[in-house]
Amino acid sequence: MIKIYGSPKSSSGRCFWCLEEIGQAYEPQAINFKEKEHKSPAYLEINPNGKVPALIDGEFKVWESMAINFYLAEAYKPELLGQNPQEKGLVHQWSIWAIADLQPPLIEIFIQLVFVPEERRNHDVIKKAQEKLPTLLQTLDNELKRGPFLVGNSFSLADLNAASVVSICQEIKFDLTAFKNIQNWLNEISQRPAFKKYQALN
Ligand SMILES: N[C@@H](CCC(=O)N[C@@H](CS)C(=O)NCC(=O)O)C(=O)O
Repeated sequence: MIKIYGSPKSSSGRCFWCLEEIGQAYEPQAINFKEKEHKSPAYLEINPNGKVPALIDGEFKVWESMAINFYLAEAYKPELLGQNPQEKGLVHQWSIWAIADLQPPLIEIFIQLVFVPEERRNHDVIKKAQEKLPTLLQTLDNELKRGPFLVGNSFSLADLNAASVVSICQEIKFDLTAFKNIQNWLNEISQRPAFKKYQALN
């Protein structure tokens, strides 16, 4: 059976959601960060970066949350990857944009607010990261004027991967009111049975 390492509340979350979308049975494998289990020799055999998520499917091991999701879609639900080469290109485009451009400022703020004690918080880091967000989110919002999904006419891995990154806005209490298309898109996606199952894991 497929094994997924890490908690649904971590970067593994988007893989739990993808596992629910593909409808395959899986076994969550908790990793105890306090005990440094993610740096243990046994775990480093699975992910040499010492991070979650990682996934094992039979003899096959893969790490990096979005790479895991591309593997799961390819192996079990290829329609999530788009209907033709152009759609597939756009599914990659939005996934890579989300992790490479949108996620870094969100994570900088998240780390400051969640992990750094208030007296040591770097407000300059928070401010600079916050300043990057409106332009990035406007790019996404503009695209979503076209329709309810990022690519083509149906839900794809682009929606799952990008929404999993945008959802960090809620955790850092970044106000999305100005981005109506993003809000409508998130509302639509949150009605998906697989998303509800994933949310129930948290
Ligand atoms: N780019 C990686 C990021 C993974 C990541 O940073 N995971 C965090 C938890 S959310 C982690 O394992 N941190 C432990 C560490 O860096 O030592 C992915 O998306 O899979």
